Amino acid sequence: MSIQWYPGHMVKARKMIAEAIPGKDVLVEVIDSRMPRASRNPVLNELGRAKPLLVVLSKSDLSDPDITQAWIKHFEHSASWRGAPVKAVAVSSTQERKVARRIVTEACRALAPVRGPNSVKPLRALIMGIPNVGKSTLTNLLQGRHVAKTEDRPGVTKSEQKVVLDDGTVLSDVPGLMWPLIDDPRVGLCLALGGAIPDTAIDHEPVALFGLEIFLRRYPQQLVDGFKLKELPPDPDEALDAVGRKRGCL
Ligand SMILES: Nc1nc2c(ncn2[C@@H]2O[C@H](COP(=O)(O)OP(=O)(O)OP(=O)(O)O)[C@@H](O)[C@H]2O)c(=O)[nH]1
Ligand SMILES: [Mg+2]
Repeated sequence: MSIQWYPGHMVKARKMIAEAIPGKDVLVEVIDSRMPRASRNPVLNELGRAKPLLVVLSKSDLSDPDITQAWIKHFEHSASWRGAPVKAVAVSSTQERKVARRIVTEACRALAPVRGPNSVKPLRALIMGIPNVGKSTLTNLLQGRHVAKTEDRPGVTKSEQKVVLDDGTVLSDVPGLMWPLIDDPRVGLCLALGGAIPDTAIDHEPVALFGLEIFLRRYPQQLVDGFKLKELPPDPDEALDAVGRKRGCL
């Protein structure tokens, strides 16, 4: 399933992000820890390749902790082939605010040591990523107040929003950016399943079957518990029927 979802506001968002990058000390790319490969935008990688990068694996309360740790190692090793330094951390909105903030600010300071509290110049960070990965939620978590609008659908943030933390750090939350054509079918299915593409732009049945196949293979108990099924269905089609019946759709 290839997906073409590149509405007009994406063109604007790309321009906004390209203009914002030069004035920043650290780029914070938020990716969804349930789909780290699929949720990395190659366009952002290209636009930001000269800047120090902090990869934040968001929604870590929903992902497999061992796999998240393996991805953190993977990103930190990528520092050797990227021109600028890279760090990676996992964050969740269920974490205590001060813990999340310490994890993110320590990583930012290590990436831009000449900026921040020990300098007259504050650290400036751009929080970027594909839609609906949790950029505004991270902004709110770091600020400790609900300053940026969040919702469980892609395309909520429409313009750059600057937030100044009490240590002087300036965060910019920007709209989510997708790339023009998602031609890898598996990436498209992951993005649709993870909520980065709006429901109106996807064919629901293949996305549901793709998700059920993953859960049956890797997390069968979560599938049974999550949908309160009586038993484990033998294959994705049966599972879709069982879930549909359970939810009163069949
Ligand atoms: N469980 C869980 N949900 C999260 C987490 N972070 C964000 N969310 C949810 O994910 C949804 C999207 O969050 P946003 O912060 O609006 O995402 P965004 O990246 O700013 O989205 P756009 O502005 O549309 O690009 C919301 O329903 C959040 O509550 C997290 O760590 N754990
Ligand atoms: Mg947002």
